[in-house]
Amino acid sequence: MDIVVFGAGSLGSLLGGVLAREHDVTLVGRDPHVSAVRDAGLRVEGAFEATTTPDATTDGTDLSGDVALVTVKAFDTAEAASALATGDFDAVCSLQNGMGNEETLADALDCEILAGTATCGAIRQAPGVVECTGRGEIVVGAADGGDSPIAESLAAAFDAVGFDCEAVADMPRRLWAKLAVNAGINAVTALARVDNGALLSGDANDLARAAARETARVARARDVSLSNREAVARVEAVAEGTATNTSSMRQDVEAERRTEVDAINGYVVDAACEARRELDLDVPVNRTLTSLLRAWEDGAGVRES
Ligand code: NAD
Ligand code: KPL
Repeated sequence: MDIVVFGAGSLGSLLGGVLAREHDVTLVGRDPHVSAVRDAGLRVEGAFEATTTPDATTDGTDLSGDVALVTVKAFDTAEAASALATGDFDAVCSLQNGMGNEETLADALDCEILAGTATCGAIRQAPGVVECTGRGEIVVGAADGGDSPIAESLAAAFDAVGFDCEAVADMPRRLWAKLAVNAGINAVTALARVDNGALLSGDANDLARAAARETARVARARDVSLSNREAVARVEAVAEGTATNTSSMRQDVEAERRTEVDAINGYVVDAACEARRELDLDVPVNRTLTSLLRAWEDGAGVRES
């Protein structure tokens, strides 16, 4: 398969580096990482250990391929979509956390839009080097749900290089379930500066459960079948399975980088406001978490207006 990976950061470098074992891969990223990959290849450490030689470029325009994977942070999706719109792809697939990415891509692109969730752990350690901290699972499918032959081909392409990947027909529900996990875990661990496992007890557990329950209520208001019980169980299962991990939002806060709060807790707040016209839907925990993270971003000078 001919695959462009737009966003050669942690996740994109892991996926692109491993996919390059069997497929034609072009990474779109920034220097010094792109130059390092061109000079000496891309080294994957940890699980999937290998060095591969994907093409790498800092110019994401006028590219073509079977599929483009979007692995930029959610606040960079619009810029990625504009660049991808100058190219030619059968499908573009968001593998990002948070919601709204697929709509942003669909607004700019004419090809099929796929959505995906990835629970792999990836950290770019140095230019040209990415560490896989957890193999995880990848799920892909048509962003609006239903069967998609391109999603099936993409899942087979991931499987061929050793990822555990499934093509599914219920992607909208999967995205809301993942949103509940991220709404429950990311902001609380970032603000409290604790590992994911700290959410299994005490005040942090109450907050994470409440944020996940609120997310499930908003999902149901959008006719997505996600029970409070399932949302809470997913948060607790992920917190347990990744107990010693530093969540991506905590990593962002500790590195003084902008977070994805707008696409996670902020999305829950906005969706609740829309639904509220008909239903009595308030999401005070997500609202408070969003406000605190935005206040931190303002104070750190990393938030764009
Ligand atoms: P990251 O910041 O490490 O990577 C994003 C990369 O995209 C950066 O290197 C940035 O320079 C590059 N980029 C952005 N706009 C660009 C442009 N216009 N041209 C070229 N390069 C551009 O972030 P990440 O941790 O890899 O996360 C990416 C997405 O995947 C997020 O939504 C995250 O929540 C999700 N995710 C990450 C992991 C993980 O383990 N890292 C796991 C699951 C999901
Ligand atoms: O997706 C994650 C993240 O950190 O963004 C979880 C699943 C919470 C793992 O840390």
